[in-house]
Amino acid sequence: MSLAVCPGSFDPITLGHLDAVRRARAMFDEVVVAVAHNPAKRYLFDAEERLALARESVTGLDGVRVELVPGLLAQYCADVGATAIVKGLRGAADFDAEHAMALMNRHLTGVETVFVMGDPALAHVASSLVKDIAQHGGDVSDLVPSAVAAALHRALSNSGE
Ligand code: COD
Repeated sequence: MSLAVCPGSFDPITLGHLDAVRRARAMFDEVVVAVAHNPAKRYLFDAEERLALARESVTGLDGVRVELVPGLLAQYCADVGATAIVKGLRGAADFDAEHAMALMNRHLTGVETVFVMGDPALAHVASSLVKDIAQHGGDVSDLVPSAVAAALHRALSNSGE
């Protein structure tokens, strides 16, 4: 059985992330959507909320499950016996950010990273932009799963935004 790990912050998960997950599933027997911590980011949703929203969003995707990464991503991949990390690329900026991480993850535990080109129709979709749009009262219903749109609405009304 081949196993791909699709890691991300998923703050929150978007249709762009799900496109990469589907592409990974087309190549691997199983996919773990791995909710991780990026210390460079300040999150709107805590880890449990990001996990719950990602789980709801992959409902019905056969062979796909969602887990929390407890520590180092490369170690997690070794622990679960991952064949590869799969990451989606929207363009050159994503590649620049991912290149060093892929080399470092291979250096740490030998895990390879496979890149998939995301759907160009979703290349503008980023969690940060989705939050910005929602914060300003814009419609995000064609950018994220419906459960995520509802959660954004709740989170931003609760924070008084
Ligand atoms: N189309 C295609 N791909 C997309 C799209 C889209 N519209 N939107 C996002 N993606 C891709 C991104 O390019 C990225 O590859 C992936 O989806 C996840 O994106 P984010 O923004 O949710 O997650 P990040 O970038 O904050 O990643 C967090 C990680 C922790 C996964 C990352 O920093 C990493 O791999 N770190 C390795 C170091 C480590 O081990 N840290 C500790 C982990 S617990």
